[in-house]
Amino acid sequence: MLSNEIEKAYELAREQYAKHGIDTDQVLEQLDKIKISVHCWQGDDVRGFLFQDQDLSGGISVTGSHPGAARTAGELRQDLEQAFSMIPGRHKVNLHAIYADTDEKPDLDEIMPHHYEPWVEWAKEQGLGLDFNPTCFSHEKSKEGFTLSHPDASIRQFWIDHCKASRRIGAYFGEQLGQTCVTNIWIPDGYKDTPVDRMAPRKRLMESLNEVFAEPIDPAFNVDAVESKLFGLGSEAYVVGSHEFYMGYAIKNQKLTCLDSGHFHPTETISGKLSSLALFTSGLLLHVSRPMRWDSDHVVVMDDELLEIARELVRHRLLDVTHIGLDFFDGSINRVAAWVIGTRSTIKALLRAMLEPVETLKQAELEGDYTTRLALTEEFKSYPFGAVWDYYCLKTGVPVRETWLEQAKDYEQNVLLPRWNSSLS
Ligand code: RNT
Ligand code: ZN
Repeated sequence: MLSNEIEKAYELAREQYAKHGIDTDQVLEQLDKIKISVHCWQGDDVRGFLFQDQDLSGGISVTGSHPGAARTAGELRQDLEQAFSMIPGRHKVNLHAIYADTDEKPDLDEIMPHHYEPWVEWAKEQGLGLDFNPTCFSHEKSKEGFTLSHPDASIRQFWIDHCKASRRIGAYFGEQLGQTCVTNIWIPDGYKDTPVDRMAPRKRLMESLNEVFAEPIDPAFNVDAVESKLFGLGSEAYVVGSHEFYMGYAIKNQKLTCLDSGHFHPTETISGKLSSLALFTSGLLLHVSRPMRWDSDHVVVMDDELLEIARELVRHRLLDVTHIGLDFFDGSINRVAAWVIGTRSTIKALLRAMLEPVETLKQAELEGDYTTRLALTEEFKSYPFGAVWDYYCLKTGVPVRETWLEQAKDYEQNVLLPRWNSSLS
């Protein structure tokens, strides 16, 4: 599409939205401020660089063998740069502890900020923020399926020390980059079969977390989040860190609750939870994912639930208190494209939500005019948000519509496939 065609289409769209009191220029300004935390682990199927001989564990799994997964931190950064060149806006990168970039071989309880220095330098250069996660899986000491709630005090201590070290790294990121880092704790702990004692592991987890968070850290640099889950592979019957557990913990201790879209019953949505949690917590972290029949971590697309999450954030003005992170991993397609598709879809969904006549709809609802509510909601589905999106991509200098795919395929030919071939020889 030619740029003057995109501009013409935008002008027409702008007029149509203006009739409903929606200022598209202002919407684009607001959209441009939103930072998505792009998860590094889509780039290498959650392998990381610290323990490459360890298989992925913790009840999560990646399928697919598309060639070209990053094998080093340098390759991963190169792939992320490529993805960001096709995504409008300035964002953050979400690192897991196992993505340390160092020649030293620290164990997880020994990690220190300098092990991540190349990431910090790169983030500065690229104008990116960083988020962080302790990696409580794919490790010798997590193979029994328990970490912070392990019955053995010495194993528990190892994971407590790992989480403490992680928070300090988060604080270092925040201080160095001048933007708050979110350090999110997710642990796989749980039982495959029905337990007798559901309470003792939860009590141990609570006590471990209290130790982890004992050290005060300036919230300007690092804030902590805790992520719940309903079940995992091998923890079908019982997960220690359930939703109720972490919701209670986070509210009591002023932590962020992390809601992952794949971590609930199949018909239960996180969009439905935001308005309640927002009333009682200081902030939220989202792991936007796409569960298909189970917590399958498919690449995020603009489906009904993504739109509904976006609407909740926009309608209740929750964007300022919500950290939006992505969490999916698909090894069956081009991994750079996976980032681009998931991130563009998330931004696009937020844009669509901003282009709805929220005040009119709220008023209709308040007056009991449910006919107007339904009719307008439905008609707005075919309003020309695509023209506004194209214009946003044009103005921010990223590929418009599917033209990015050509760029992604070129990158695959020139970088990813040669990389794969060389790794085989
Ligand atoms: C697992 C959780 C967790 C992980 C990442 C890799 O079910 O969703 O967030 O996906 O930490
Ligand atoms: Zn998650």
